[in-house]
This record gives sequence, C-alpha cells and structure tokens, in this order.
Amino acid sequence: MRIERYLRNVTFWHMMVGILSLSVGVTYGLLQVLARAGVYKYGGFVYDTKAYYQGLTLHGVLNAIVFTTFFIVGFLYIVTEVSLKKKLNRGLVYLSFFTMLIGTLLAAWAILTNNATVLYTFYPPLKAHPLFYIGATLLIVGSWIAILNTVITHLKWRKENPGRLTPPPMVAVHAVYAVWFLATIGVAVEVLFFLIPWSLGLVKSINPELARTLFWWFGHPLVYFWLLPAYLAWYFIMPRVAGGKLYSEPMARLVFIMFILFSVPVGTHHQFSDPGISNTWKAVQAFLTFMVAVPSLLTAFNLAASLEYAGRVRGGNGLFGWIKTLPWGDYRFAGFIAPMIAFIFGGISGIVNASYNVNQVVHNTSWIPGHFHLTVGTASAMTFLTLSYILLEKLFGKKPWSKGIATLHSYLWLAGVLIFSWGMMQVGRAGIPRRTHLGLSPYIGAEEKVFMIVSAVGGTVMFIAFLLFFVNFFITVFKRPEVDSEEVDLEFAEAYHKEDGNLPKVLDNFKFWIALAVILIIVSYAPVFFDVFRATYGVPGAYSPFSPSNLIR
Ligand code: HAS
Repeated sequence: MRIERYLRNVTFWHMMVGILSLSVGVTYGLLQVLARAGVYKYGGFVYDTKAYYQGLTLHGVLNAIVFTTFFIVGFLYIVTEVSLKKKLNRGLVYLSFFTMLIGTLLAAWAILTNNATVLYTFYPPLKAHPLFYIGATLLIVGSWIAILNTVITHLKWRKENPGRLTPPPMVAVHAVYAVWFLATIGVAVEVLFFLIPWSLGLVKSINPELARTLFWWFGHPLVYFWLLPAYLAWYFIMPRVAGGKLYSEPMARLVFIMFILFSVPVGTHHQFSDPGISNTWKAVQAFLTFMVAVPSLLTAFNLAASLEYAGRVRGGNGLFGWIKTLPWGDYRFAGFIAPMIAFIFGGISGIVNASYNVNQVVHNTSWIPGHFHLTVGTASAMTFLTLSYILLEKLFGKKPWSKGIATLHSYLWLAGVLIFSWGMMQVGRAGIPRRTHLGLSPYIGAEEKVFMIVSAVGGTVMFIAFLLFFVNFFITVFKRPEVDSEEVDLEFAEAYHKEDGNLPKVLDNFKFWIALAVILIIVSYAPVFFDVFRATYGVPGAYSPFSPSNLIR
C-alpha cells in the first residue's frame, strides 16, 4: 500500500508533538517522585508548592492527554489507510492536526505561565485561565475531525465492498474512536457549559460535584482510548513480530465491541467516596466495571495463546519451553512484551480499585499512581514508543540507530515501573496520599520513608530508560533511510482461527453497538445525575444549571 508523502509527514508530526510533550512531562515526573522522597526540593531550600502543582499539571496533561491523543490519531490514520487500502481526506487530516496543535499551544501557554495549575482533572473550584479550557476544547474538536474523516473513509469503503467484513484492525480503530467520541461528550458539556462561562466570569459559581461527574464520564473511557490502540498493536502486530499468528480473530473482534459497550458507564467508580450519589448506583457502576475487565481477561488468554503458538513454531516444546524460544532479544518484541507484562499487574490493581469496599482503602492514596503507571504509563506509553520505531521504519525506511538500546530501554523501563509501583502501592496501602509532595508532613513513618525512596529509585530508572529511547529515537530520525519505504505494509498478523462467512452480521454493525452503548449510558448515568442535581441544588455558593440567580446580569 502506498501512503502519500503528506500523510507520512503528518503522521510523523503527530508522533513528534507527542514525543516532545512526553519528554517534558516525564522530566516533571522525575522531579515529583524525588520531591516526594524528600530528595529534591522545588524552589531550592523550601518546598515551593505552586511549582510542585504546576509541574504535576504539566506531567499529567502532557503525558496523559497531549502525547496520547496526538500519537493515537497519527497511528490510526496509518492503520486506516493500510487496512482499508483507501485514502483519507487530505484537507480534513490537515484541519484536524492544526486544530489540535493550536489547542495544545493555548493550553500549554496557560500552564507554563502558571495560569492553569489545576492538574489534568481540572476539578473546580480550582480555576484555570479560559484559554486552558478553550485549548482543551480545540484539542478534542481536532480529534473529532479525525473521527469524521475515518468514518467517511470507511463508509466509502463499505459502498465499494458490499458484503465484506470490516478488516479486524479497522474494527479496533472504530472501537477506539467510538469510545473516545462517547467519552468526550461528557467533558465537552463540562467545559462548554460550565467551566468556560465560569472562568470568563459569565456565571458566579460552579457545582463541583456536577463537574466531577461529567469529568469522570469522560475520565474512565479515556483510559480505554489509551489502551485500545495498544491492544490493536498487541493483537495485530505483535504476533507477527513474535513469529506466529493471532490465535483468534473473532474473539479479538468481540473484545473491541465489548469495549464500545462497557467503557463509558463506569465513571462513578472514580467517585465511590463522593457524597451525593447513592450507593445503589455506585454499586451498579462497580458491577459494570467488572464487565469492562472481561474483554481484557479475554485478551490475556488470546494473547497468551498467540505467544504460545509463536514459541512452539520457533521450536519450543513442553509446558513452558515455548516461553524460552520467543524472540526476547528483538527490540520490537521487547517493546510489546514488556508493557504486556506490566499490564498484568496494572489490571490486577484495577480490579482492586473497582471493588467498591476495597476502594475505600486505596482511594486518593499513592496506590492509584502505582496502578496507572503500570497501565497508561507503561502498557500504553511504552507500546506507543515501540510503534514509533516501527512507524519510522515503515514510513521512512529508517531502522533504529541502535537495536540494542531499543531492546534495553524496554526492559529497563519495565524494571523501573515495577519498582516504582511497588513503592507507591506499599505507601498507598499505609494511607499516604497521592498528589502532594509530602515534604513537611509529620506523619510519615520510617517504613513509608523507605518505600518512598524505593519509588524514587524506580522513577529514576524509568527516566533513564526514557532518555535511552529519546536519544536513540532522535538519532534514528536524523539518519539516512536504509530501506525503500515506498510500499508501506504494517504487516498485520495472520490469524490461526480466522473470521469466516459464518460470523453473525451484527458483529460488523457498529451503529447497533454504539446505539446499545448509548442506551446503557443513559440507564446507568441518568439516576447518577438525578442524585447529583438533587443533592447539590440550592446549596449556597454552588452553581446549579437550574438556578437562574447564578447568571450574572
Ligand atoms: Fe484504572 C484509576 C479500575 C484499567 C488508568 N485508572 C485509574 C487512574 C488512571 C487509570 C489514570 O475502579 C487514575 C485516575 C485519577 O487520576 O484519579 N482500571 C480499573 C479497572 C481496569 C482499569 C477495573 N486503568 C486501566 C487502564 C488504564 C487505567 C487500562 C490506562 C490505560 N482505575 C480503576 C478504578 C480507578 C482507576 C476503580 C479509580 C480509583 C480511585 O479510587 O481513584 C481494568 O480495565 C483492568 C483489566 C485488565 C486486566 C489485565 C489483562 C492482562 C493483559 C496482559 C496479558 C499479558 C500476557 C503476557 C498474555 C484484567 C491483557 C504473558 C507473558 C508471558 C511471559 C507469556
């Protein structure tokens, strides 16, 4: 498949904006873990709290929002064109990129000038400069343009290929975008109707609980927007790198469809400790959270079977002999297996979080950053870094400058994150809070201090691993191409159990699954909003959309 030069370049710039943002974000990550361990003091000899929170905002927004969104949109363009063998609309590609870029620059200005030190969750009553919210809106609108482009391209493909099943990697693309679109409706309402008017001074006050609820409508499916492109790579690229096949294609399709259904109506599991929402609906969303873990459990079996198949094809035998024969020294395999291993622990800790009663022990403690550095911080982020090497090779014919360093940084990062998260989870279990530098806290015991040093060691190892990636990646960018990249083949894996003509047609009907997801969202969220409105209406100082007295005339 020939990818036009403009799309190669645009994808490259998506990657570059993402990776440059990540490089700033991870630097602030290092400073935080060192500050928490008491090794580094923001502002010299005293803790400068403002600087700590500004750094934390940069860390969260750049790593979790900017890096991921740019990388994912760029990567999915290539997957779309390669799997459908059909061109996207060039004008929309540019429009999306520049809208996202302008939005990012506006938000970055606000954070860098300390006008938006509100962390990546921007909970009110923390208030940011209007340009922060407007920038975030543009970033999302830009990604919606990319969705529109992808949907138009797929519809054209369907017209030209009546009766053909959507290729499985494209099913994954639709799942990513369906989840993202449904999720961003929540945050769009929060930002457009509440935060922007409030930050512009058009309304006097705001309802923090309503804003949090709308944020988490977005915030949890956001994690599957990060995860599903990694799954796309683990399902459709990794088995081929391992020298085998994807074990079951129909199961992969089912998994992506389950994510469309279950990703959104679970956000209240971030609000188990919030007042105002009844226990019944928290419990319902806790149950739905367990449902959304099911496709990941299916994934674990499907991927393990694919790995076993590859290991046996490579000559491994016996119960575990196949593990040894996997290509552990191949930088691409290392870059996929390391995040997969991290995700086993990330997933287990997610189930702990989701268990309503156990959540009371870990909520708002350091346990949570322990969980999400294993998930988004490694399962997603490291997979994206591996994909960026693969894209450089496929789009520009440039293999990594050092394959050894590319392999090393993946295992080093894995070691770093396991140490980091172990430390964070230990102190989290002891009740030590997250999102604070703890510099002057009197209640930290000797054992906790030790584990905070453990986290600092792990965080430093992760940072060194990232530096290795960064240097290797940029030398690769500037070196001469060594292979002809005119024909781009992402080399999607073949399947051992392929989809055949017997597959129920409904499994290729995305409109049906999205409609079902909307119904599930309404059923599970309507009572939650009813509770929130009932509990917060009329509270002095709180803003209710139903109270006209809140409008400044
Ligand atoms: Fe989570 C909080 C529950 C998955 C990210 N999560 C967070 C936050 C983030 C985050 C960023 O219920 C903090 C937000 C904040 O700032 O407050 N999470 C879950 C559950 C899952 C889950 C049930 N989370 C993720 C993923 C993330 C992510 C994925 C990012 C990408 N999470 C929660 C809850 C909270 C939470 C509560 C709120 C806590 C609180 O109180 O604040 C599930 O989706 C996890 C299912 C995963 C599995 C693992 C499957 C394993 C696989 C690997 C297979 C490996 C193989 C390798 C085969 C069941 C697929 C074999 C190796 C060989 C050598 C052969």
